[in-house]
Amino acid sequence: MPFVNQGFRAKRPTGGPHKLPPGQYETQDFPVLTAGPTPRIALENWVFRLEGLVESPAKWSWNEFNALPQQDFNPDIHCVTKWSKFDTKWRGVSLDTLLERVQLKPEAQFVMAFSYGGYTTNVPLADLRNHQAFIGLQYEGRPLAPEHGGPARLVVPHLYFWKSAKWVQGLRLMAADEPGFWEEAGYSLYGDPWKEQRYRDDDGAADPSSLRL
Ligand SMILES: Nc1nc2c(c(=O)[nH]1)N[C@H]1C(S)=C(S)[C@@H](COP(=O)(O)O)O[C@H]1N2
Ligand SMILES: [Mo]
Repeated sequence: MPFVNQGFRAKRPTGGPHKLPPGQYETQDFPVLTAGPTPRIALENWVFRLEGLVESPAKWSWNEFNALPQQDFNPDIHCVTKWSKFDTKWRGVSLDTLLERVQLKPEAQFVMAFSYGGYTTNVPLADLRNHQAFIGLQYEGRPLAPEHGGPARLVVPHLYFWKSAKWVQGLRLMAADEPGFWEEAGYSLYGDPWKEQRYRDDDGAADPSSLRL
């Protein structure tokens, strides 16, 4: 049996090994990165909203949200501070499940995720569709810890992890792209780890997501 390293042991859904985006290193830890204090949200007060360019806004209480169909997700995640973590184990609600329960206005193209505590981050609507994103409720079989965004966080694993808003409160559908918290501070509008789009300067004129501002 030839030497098989960690990266080749677990097969990806595509059948290939785990891959590191450029400039990243693998960590086994789950570092906590938060700007500001960890908000504590009592479940009886928790609400998730879809608002903005929808025919009628939707909201779910904690119990209603947990009654939605849930799935397991095992993505690799990539933080802009250069750590990547392979094969993370989540359970949550697909964004497809949420988006199919509202009627979007045709001009809805972008999303601003907003969180309890005031954090925001922008994502193109197309990046939340087709099994690409979910609201994580459990991590490694347990309710998501507050420091990692519990009770519920957005997870968009194909973009740098700052797009995965912790303590998510809702999504606002928008016609044009707008910068969120870190994007306002100079981070990339889109944040593709495979193109190493860390800062706004990395977005490049060829990236359509940078042309709308
Ligand atoms: N609400 C909120 N969400 C957030 C952040 C934050 O400061 N506040 N930090 C982002 C950043 S920069 C990263 S790398 C990840 C970190 O998630 P973790 O602490 O669970 O590793 O959360 C993202 N989501
Ligand atoms: Mo980050």
